[in-house]
Parts: sequence; C-alpha cells; structure tokens
Amino acid sequence: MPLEIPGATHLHSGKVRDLYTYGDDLLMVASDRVSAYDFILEPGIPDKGEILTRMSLWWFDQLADLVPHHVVSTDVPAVVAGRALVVERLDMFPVECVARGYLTGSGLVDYRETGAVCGIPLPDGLVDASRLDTPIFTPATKAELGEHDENVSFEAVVETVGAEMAERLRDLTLTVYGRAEEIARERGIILADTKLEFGARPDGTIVLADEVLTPDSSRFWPADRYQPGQAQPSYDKQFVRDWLTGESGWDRASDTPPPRLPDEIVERTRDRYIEAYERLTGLTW
Ligand code: Q0T
Repeated sequence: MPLEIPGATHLHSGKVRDLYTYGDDLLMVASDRVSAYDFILEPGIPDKGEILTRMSLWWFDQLADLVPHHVVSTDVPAVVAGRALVVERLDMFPVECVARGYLTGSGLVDYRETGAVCGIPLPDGLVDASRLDTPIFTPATKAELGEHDENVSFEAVVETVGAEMAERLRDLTLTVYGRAEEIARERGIILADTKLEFGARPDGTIVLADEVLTPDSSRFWPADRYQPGQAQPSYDKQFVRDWLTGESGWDRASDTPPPRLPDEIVERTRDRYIEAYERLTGLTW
C-alpha cells in the first residue's frame, strides 16, 4: 500500500499521511485522501496533499519566532514532489496538544456530560460553537488507528511527561493558538480549535512537529456566517458532508461504507481547500 520512494523506508501510515525514514531524517508525506464520518472517501481530492503541505509550511514560518519547527527541507523525491517534507527525527511527546477558543466537537460532548472539558469547568449555558472567554488547553491521548483520541486531564499529562514539561506544552500550545487565531481573524476566518504535536531534540529543545493549522488538524469557520447554537459550516468538507447525508442516499448508521464522491463534489471541495489556503496566506495557489 505505501508508495515506493527512492531513499525512503516506510514507517507508519495514518489516515491521510504517511511517514518514512529518510537518511537521518524523516519524510512526512501528505496524501490526497479525505475523511468524513470516520471513513476515507474515494476518490481523493486532487492537490489536497500539496495544498495542506504548503499551508502548514506557511504557518511554521508565521510561528517561527515562538517555537522551532521540525522542517529541514522541501527537497523531496519526485514521486511526492510538493506534498512531502523532510523533517527532523524527534522524540515525540505522546500527547495531542489541543487548544480550543470555541466549544464544539468532543469538547461540547464532554461539557454537556460534565460541565467541564478535560477537567476545566466552564460556565453554564454554553451552546455548540460558543466562544470561550479564554482559550483552553484540552489535551488528548492518541488512539490506535480506527479509534478516537481520548480527552484527558492536565493531571494525566503531568503523569505522562512530568509537571514542568506538561506546563511548557500547555503554554506553547496556547501561545501558538493565540498567534494563529489572531492571523486567521484578520482574514475573516475563525480558528475554533487546533491540534498540535511536539517533540524534543536530543538537547531537550521542544520542537513543533507534524502538520500544523490545516483543515485536517483544526476547525476553520467563515467568520461572516458565525452563529453560535448550531453546527458551523466546515470550511473544507461541507460539500462532502452535505452530499453524503443528503442526496447520496447513504445511511450513516447503516455500517456500510459511503458511496464514491461525484466529480462535482470533488471539484467543489478542491476549490474550498484552495480558497482556505489563499484566504489564510494571502498567496495565490
Ligand atoms: C514523528 C519523529 O503518525 C504520525 O504522523 C502521520 C504520518 C505522527 N507521528 C509523527 C512522528 C515526527 C513528526 N511529525 C518527528 N518529527 N519525529 N516522529 C511520529 N508519528
């Protein structure tokens, strides 16, 4: 299944990205695969891997004065041109570092059950997509392939990485979110939440890793349509979701895989990824 890439040895495949060893470094390869409702859909979205790779690179640069990142080079084998990065090999922290400025998704589920998210109590009366007065750190533990990440308390992170490192990861996560939220807001986009991953160099330096601030790791909402109390339209996948749960006739509860996406949905979804890229970065695709 993984690609044959000259000089690279396959290490790991995620839902939409693949990791290879590459000399002393790693090669992180973004595919055109797209997921919705926990399924990988067919066909892929042309150029999605390259769009998200460029978006992530742009963000790493925007954040470079706050935290070092793992990108070594964009000089990659031709078969993955544009959609792969050479990255430093780090000792990864086994924590999904999530910052939320708005309440939705698993955070909303936890809030409705307990009034809190990851042990952080929130005021009464919040609804789907409510803005939080102060962004919160809501760590999660990485699940096995096919399982969902599990929200955990800050104390659980302390147990895993120690108090000092837990505080540094929390502070870095909230600092990165603050910068990114501000940049997105200036461009008419709400950054509702984001998931970051960090690793350490042999000398102990904490480094921002993975792919950052893409629609696969973050929720972006068009600010001009923001309306708390309901699910917000997703910047990237709304056409896919609407088609799957409507016109396609697919029954999400049926345990059957979703049908193949029509060309028109694929094209419109590609256009949305490009629009998100251009609007956030100010660059032309
Ligand atoms: C990693 C060492 O599975 C993952 O990515 C999907 C392909 C997450 N993951 C990242 C690493 C990284 C990064 N990024 C790094 N710089 N060094 N390991 C391992 N798994």
